[in-house]
Amino acid sequence: MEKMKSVVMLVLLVVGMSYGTITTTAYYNMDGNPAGMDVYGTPTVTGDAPAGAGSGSTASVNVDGDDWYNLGSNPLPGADNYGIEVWAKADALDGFNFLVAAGTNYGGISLVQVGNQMGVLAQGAGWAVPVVYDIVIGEWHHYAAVSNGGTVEFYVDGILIDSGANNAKPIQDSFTIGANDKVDGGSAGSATPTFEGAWKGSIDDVHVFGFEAGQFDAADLNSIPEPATLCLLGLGGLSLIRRKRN
Ligand SMILES: [Ca+2]
Ligand SMILES: [Ca+2]
Repeated sequence: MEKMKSVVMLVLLVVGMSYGTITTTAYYNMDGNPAGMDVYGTPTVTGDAPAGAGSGSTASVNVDGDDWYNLGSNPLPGADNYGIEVWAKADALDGFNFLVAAGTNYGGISLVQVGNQMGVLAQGAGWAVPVVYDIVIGEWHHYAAVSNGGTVEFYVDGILIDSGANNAKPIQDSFTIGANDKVDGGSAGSATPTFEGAWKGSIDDVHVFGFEAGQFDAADLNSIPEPATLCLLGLGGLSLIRRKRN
């Protein structure tokens, strides 16, 4: 009987420790201008980086309202079961600004700051997760939008804040860091795209990934809570760190 109990405990332990496998489709450590992306304005590489970032890198890029990067394609693996995560530190709390936009104003998913709050916009269809999280100037935080089985989940520092249906129109062939690709001329794929909503602040570790349906786990996120958050989380936070993949 004791042996049986041990086996059961072991099985529970193994189940408890297992979590989803993610596949990286794009990663930019922001230690310089991201390779392969078009540069707009003059983003500044700084020696300021979030202490908790998984990459261990020591640099990030700062943009101040007229700088951004655009990839002429979209790294998302499909219409669902994907995630976009980024470390960011806001320098301003004004406007309607895009931290990371996968797609264009015609379709896709974006992490958006409105005033002092952050949320997830389903491009072309309204908010997937209305702006719910209060941003504080000068603090690094990890933000993630994860489309998980048709639901968009919004995480801050690895903690699920809110979620909503993924009603985004089909993802357009664009990916922008620090702004949104606003397709002009009334149709997607215009030869002369313009941009809107340039963000103000520092950006690090931009990561896009996919996963098998039902296999995502918050422990897959590249977020280690900052010390202040850790205190709030207590032992729960510590167990989160232990479970984090490397
Ligand atoms: Ca970096
Ligand atoms: Ca600038």
